[in-house]
Amino acid sequence: MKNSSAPITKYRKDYQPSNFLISETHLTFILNEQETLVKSRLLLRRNPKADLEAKSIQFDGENLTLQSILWNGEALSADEYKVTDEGLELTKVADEFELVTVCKILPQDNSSLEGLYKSGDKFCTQCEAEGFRKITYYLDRPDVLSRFYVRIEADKSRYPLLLSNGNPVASGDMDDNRHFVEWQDPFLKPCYLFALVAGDLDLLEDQFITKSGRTVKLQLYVDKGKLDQSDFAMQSLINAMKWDEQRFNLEYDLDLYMIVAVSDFNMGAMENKGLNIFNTKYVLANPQTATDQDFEGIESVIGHEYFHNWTGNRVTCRDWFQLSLKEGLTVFRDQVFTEDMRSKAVKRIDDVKVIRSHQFAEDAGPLAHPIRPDEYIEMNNFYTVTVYNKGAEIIRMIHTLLGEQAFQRGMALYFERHDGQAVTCDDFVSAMADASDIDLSQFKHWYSQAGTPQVSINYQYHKDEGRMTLIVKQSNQHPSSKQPFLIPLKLGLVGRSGKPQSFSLEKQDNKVTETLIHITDSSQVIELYKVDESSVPSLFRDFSAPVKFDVNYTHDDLAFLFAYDENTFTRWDAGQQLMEQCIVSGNDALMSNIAEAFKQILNDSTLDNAFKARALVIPDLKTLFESHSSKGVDFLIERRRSLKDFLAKSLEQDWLKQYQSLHQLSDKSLDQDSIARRSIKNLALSYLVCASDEHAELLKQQFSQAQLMTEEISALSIAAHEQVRPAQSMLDDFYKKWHQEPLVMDKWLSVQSTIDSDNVFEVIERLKQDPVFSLKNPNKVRSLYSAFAGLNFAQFHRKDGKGYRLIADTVFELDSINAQIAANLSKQFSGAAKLDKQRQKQVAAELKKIKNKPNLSKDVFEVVSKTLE
Ligand code: LYS
Repeated sequence: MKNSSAPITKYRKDYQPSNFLISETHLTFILNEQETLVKSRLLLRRNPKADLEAKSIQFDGENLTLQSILWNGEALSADEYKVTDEGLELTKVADEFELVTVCKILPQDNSSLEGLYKSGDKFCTQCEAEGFRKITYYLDRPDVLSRFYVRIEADKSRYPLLLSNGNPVASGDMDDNRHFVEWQDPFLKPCYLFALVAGDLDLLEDQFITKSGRTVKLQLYVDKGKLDQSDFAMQSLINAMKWDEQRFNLEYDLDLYMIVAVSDFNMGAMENKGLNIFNTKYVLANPQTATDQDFEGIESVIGHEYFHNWTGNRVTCRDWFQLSLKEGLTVFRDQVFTEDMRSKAVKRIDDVKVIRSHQFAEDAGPLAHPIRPDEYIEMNNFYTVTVYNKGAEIIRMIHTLLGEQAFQRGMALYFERHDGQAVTCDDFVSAMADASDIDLSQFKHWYSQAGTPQVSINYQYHKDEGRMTLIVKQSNQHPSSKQPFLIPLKLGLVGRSGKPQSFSLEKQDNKVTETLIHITDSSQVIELYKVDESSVPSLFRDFSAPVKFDVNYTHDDLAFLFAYDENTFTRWDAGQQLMEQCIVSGNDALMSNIAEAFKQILNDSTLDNAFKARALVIPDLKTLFESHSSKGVDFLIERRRSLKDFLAKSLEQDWLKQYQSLHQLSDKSLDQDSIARRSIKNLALSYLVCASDEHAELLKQQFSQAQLMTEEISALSIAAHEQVRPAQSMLDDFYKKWHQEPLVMDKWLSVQSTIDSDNVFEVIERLKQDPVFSLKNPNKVRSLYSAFAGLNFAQFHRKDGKGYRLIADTVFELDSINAQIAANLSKQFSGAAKLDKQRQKQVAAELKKIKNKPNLSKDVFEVVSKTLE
């Protein structure tokens, strides 16, 4: 980064359409080991909807060396263009003209993993959000849609495969053992969806016949030798294509769909038109190398990128402030895909956990932003859990308010109006409102206001009238949140017998067992009639809104809901609240009640094992700290530990019984039942080993006999985290067995960096030197450092500040290698304001050191300076 001037902030309110558009984009890539030449021929024209008098154009460009430039085939004089750090300014324009440039770039030195770079022996690209400008001079903004023609030339032996978007239209041999392939993409697209891959890869091929009978060729490219880890990803793609036709009536539009897996990748994956590029983590898997959770992750990310073809590619964003238009919507779609493929109830719990542990924290800290941000310095910093996951919750609320049918009508209207366009979040909401009779004007505050609404509910029963009153109040601490939100509140009642209790909303009405209330005011009263005594309200069923809620429940109410609520989410949540109260109140008597409830659930053979495996988990420290930071880090760690010990010891026999009855290493099936069985069984194992070292023998056995990664890594991580004697030799054995599988080594790294032990710092230092580790590889950084800061709560927040120093030093070192990953890691400090004074001071000192780094990237600058404010 050239840091001559302070980084510039961009504002949503400043949006202006581009004065020029690019009708055609012709690119020729001459790929070489030393340098790559990018020849670009752009056909430009004035935008009839913008300033028709514009006298210049600003093309974006970064780290490019301009070799030549021609305007309608002629040379330009020195005063007709200017090359700057940010791009190329052209002061000679016409209504229509052609611009040809040749730029030199150095992909082999590009460690930012943005633009064109090398991962292993192959060339690949990542352009979203603003990476295309590292390839050539361009109008690098999502509202400039162009037709792309691409020619790639490279050495034939090293790069037999030359891929880009759309369809291959020509190929042939050249001199010096070189060859070329030409590609054309029939769809207009913004440059962030451009992709190129060149390399020597293995191919898995299949096909999909669309509902209108077209055959689509499916190609999955992986590193040589990895075909035995590719089947699941292919099957997931086929399932996603089928599902999108069935549920959303959306069909694929090209004849070819390619996915390439690369090991150096900043995020999960990228939806480039017809040529997705994926992090290997979300492609490669077989039962020996990948866990049940990995498989689910792959299915969901493959789905996510595929679903982008409509929600993102066919209809894209007008500007990057609208990112949630495509990401929130597509996360919603991938969540629902997983719900339909697996268990709806359990998926919902897993998604809520992400919101509560990560998104609520982001919304409460210095990096809080609305799902449609108003400003940014570096767009890559806004690929956040707010834009993605809270964004998906906003779409889900629309779905809840409209119902499936009207929601699907809204989707159809959205495509009818906007196919082929770059649009805004408002356009989406309008389509939804117009396709239904729901007024969404107040609902739109969810797009412009940040912070988590706090909803407090007071319920009272009026015995003589059989009436229940709920007084609902909403508030929001964030300064941008001045207006009350429209909050859908899904509720039901659990009757005395534990069965659903019906009620009516007006005195005369028919009775219902569940209803959806629209909360619109800061204070609102809800009356329920014909209610039996001792019914307990079950509120925010399915987590019907991304809010924090507190209800005047007694401990008995919570225990009752935990035992009987028919809604899986609220049932699970009641257990979580009970444990939370036990931890923060310091009330030890509650521990026995929880143990009692655990015992019942554990031994209830009618209950789904997947639910059990979630219900019997104590809330994690991040989630606890998010809501109860005033209790202090040390108190929460201590209390959580004693609750775990108590539950482990007092139920030791039950855990053992559970473990023994479900432990079947011969079951290698990946179906839902088997996955669920493994998850509750391994949870039982972790409690068992926590109860007593005696059970370490079970661990060792499971570890050495395991044929599935889920079984192997569960045993290993329990051994490491409970710090039982055989842990070290198990870690060594695991390394010997798997050191040639990078994705498995990621697990090995994070198991060790998350051990709550004083010597974790020496361990991390040693792992950093291990040949399997590299600071240049984002997966490795995440496994070692993000896992430490994000999951090793006790050591990261050590009183002596060692944890903060480790992460700050790493951010410092990473900044010049990969600013995006460094910025991401620096977000681990964003909860600092909630810490005690001493810790706050330590964090501030570390952040200042980072801020003073010469040539600090704007990515890290933005995060660190906001955190220090
Ligand atoms: N659009 C990608 C996705 O599917 C992520 C791109 C991230 C760019 N910094 O989530």
